[in-house]
Amino acid sequence: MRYCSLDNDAGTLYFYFTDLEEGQASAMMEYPAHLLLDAQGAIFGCRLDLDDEVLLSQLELALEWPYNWLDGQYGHLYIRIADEEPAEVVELSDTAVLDLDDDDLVLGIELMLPEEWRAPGRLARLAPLLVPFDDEPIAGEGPVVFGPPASVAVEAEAEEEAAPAEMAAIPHDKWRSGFVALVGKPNVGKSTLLNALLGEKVAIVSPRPQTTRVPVRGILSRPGEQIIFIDTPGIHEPDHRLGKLMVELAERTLPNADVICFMVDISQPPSKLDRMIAQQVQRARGHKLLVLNKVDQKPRQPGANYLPAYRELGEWEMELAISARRRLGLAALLSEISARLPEGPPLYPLDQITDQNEQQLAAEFVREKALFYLQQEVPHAIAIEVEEWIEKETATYIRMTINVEKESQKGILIGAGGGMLKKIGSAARASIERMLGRPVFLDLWVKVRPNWRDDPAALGWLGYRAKNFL
Ligand SMILES: Nc1nc2c(ncn2[C@@H]2O[C@H](COP(=O)(O)OP(=O)(O)OP(=O)(O)O)[C@@H](O)[C@H]2O)c(=O)[nH]1
Ligand SMILES: [Mg+2]
Repeated sequence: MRYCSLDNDAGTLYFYFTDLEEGQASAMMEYPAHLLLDAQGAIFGCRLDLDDEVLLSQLELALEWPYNWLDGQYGHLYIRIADEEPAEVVELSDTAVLDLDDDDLVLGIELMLPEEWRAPGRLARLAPLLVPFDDEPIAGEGPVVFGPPASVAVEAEAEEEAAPAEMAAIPHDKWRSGFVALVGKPNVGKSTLLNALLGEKVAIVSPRPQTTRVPVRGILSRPGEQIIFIDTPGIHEPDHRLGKLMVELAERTLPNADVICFMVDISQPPSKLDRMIAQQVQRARGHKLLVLNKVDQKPRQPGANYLPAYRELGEWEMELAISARRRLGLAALLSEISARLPEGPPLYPLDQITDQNEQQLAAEFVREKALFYLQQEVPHAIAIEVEEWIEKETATYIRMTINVEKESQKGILIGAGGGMLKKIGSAARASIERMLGRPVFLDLWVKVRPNWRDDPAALGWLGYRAKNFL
C-alpha cells in the first residue's frame, strides 16, 4: 500500500496504491468489505468480496504491493500491510468503494468505518502509512453545497444519544412526531440515506435499481421528537405485478407524510421519471424538500451543474445538497425536517428503530448479497422465504428458500460446484450474525416458482401484498 488516510468526519478510511492527483479518480465500484484485525484488535488490512465485473488487469496497481493478493476461487481481494493471518475478520455494514481512474485501473479503496473503528488503537498498525486527510473531497467540483460541513453532522449525531428512560420522562404533550417520506426514482440513495440518518442498517442497499421492494420504516427518537422515516421503493415504470405493487406502495406514502423528501441524484440531469415523481410530490399536502444526493460524485458531464434543472421541477420549501454515502449535510437535513414536525406524542417505543423484525431483515440481507453478486435479471427474480428459525444452544439455525423464476436462474444462483450460493450465504450469514450478536447456521435452498412476480397468489404468500403495508 502506498499510503492510507482517515477522514474522521465522514468516517472514511482510504487505502491508496499510488500517489493520487486531484481529480484522478473518476469512477467507482462497490463491494462488501471486511476488516482484518490482529490479536490486539488493530486493523492491518481489509478484504473485499469482488465479482466478475472486476478484471484482473484492473487490479494491477493493487497487486503490485507485496502482501496484497486475490483469492481467485472466492473473488476475495486482500489488501494488507503484513503477511499474517487475521485474528479476527469483521464485516462492515457499508460497502467499500474501489476508486478507478479513466482507464478503469483501481487506484485505491474507501472503507466506511463505524465510530468505534476510528480509534487510534485500531489504527496503530497503519500509523506508519497514515497521512493527514486533506479535506474537501468535493472542492470546486459540482454544485454548491448547502449543508454544513461534515463535522457538524457528526457532532449532531453524537449529541442525539439520549437514554430512552431520560426521554420517556418528557411529558407527551411536549413531543413532536411525524412521518417523513423518502421518495424518488430507483437508485438515488434513499435507503443509504435512511441508514445514514439512523446510524444503523435497516434497509438494504445495492448499486442496482429497484433494490427496495416495500416501504421500510426507520424511527429516530431524540428528546422531545420522534421522526418516522419511510424509505420507499423507487418509483419507476413497472413491467410486472411486483413492480406495480412497489410503485403503488411508494405512492401511497405521499398523502400521509408530514414531510416529503424528494430525492434526486445531482450528478445526473433530471430524467422523465424525476419529472413525473416531482409532479406527484407537488400534489401532496406535506412539506416538500428537494434533497440533492451524491454531491460527492462528479457530474456526468464535466463541469455541469444540474441544480437549476432540479429546482424547476416544483416548488420546494428547501433545497439540501447531501452525500448520504459520505454523511455530508445530514445535520442540516435533520434540522429542516425537525422544524417541520407537527406536535404529537411518540408513535413507536423510544428504543425501536424499525418496523421490521429480525426474520424479515435476515431475508433482506440474503437478497442484498444476491444483488451484489449476481448479474442482470437474476437478483430481481429472487424472493426469499424464511422456513425455519430455531434458537439452538450455540447458534441460531435459519433455513430459507430462495425462489427464482426459471431453471436457468437457479443454475446461475447455485453456481459451479455450489460456489455462488456459498458466497452469497457466507456474506449474508456474517450480516445476520452481526445483527443477532450470535453465531448463525444459514441453510439456503433454491426453488423455481415460474413467473412468481406476475402471479397474484405467489406474491400474496411471499408477503408482497398491499394490505401488509398500510
Ligand atoms: N457516490 C454516492 N453514491 C451513493 C450515495 N448515496 C447512495 N449511493 C449509492 O447509490 C446506490 C443506490 O443506493 P440505494 O440507497 O440502494 O438507492 P435507493 O434510492 O434506495 O434505490 P431503490 O431501492 O432501488 O429505489 C448504491 O450503490 C449507493 O452506495 C452518495 O451520497 N454518493
Ligand atoms: Mg432503496
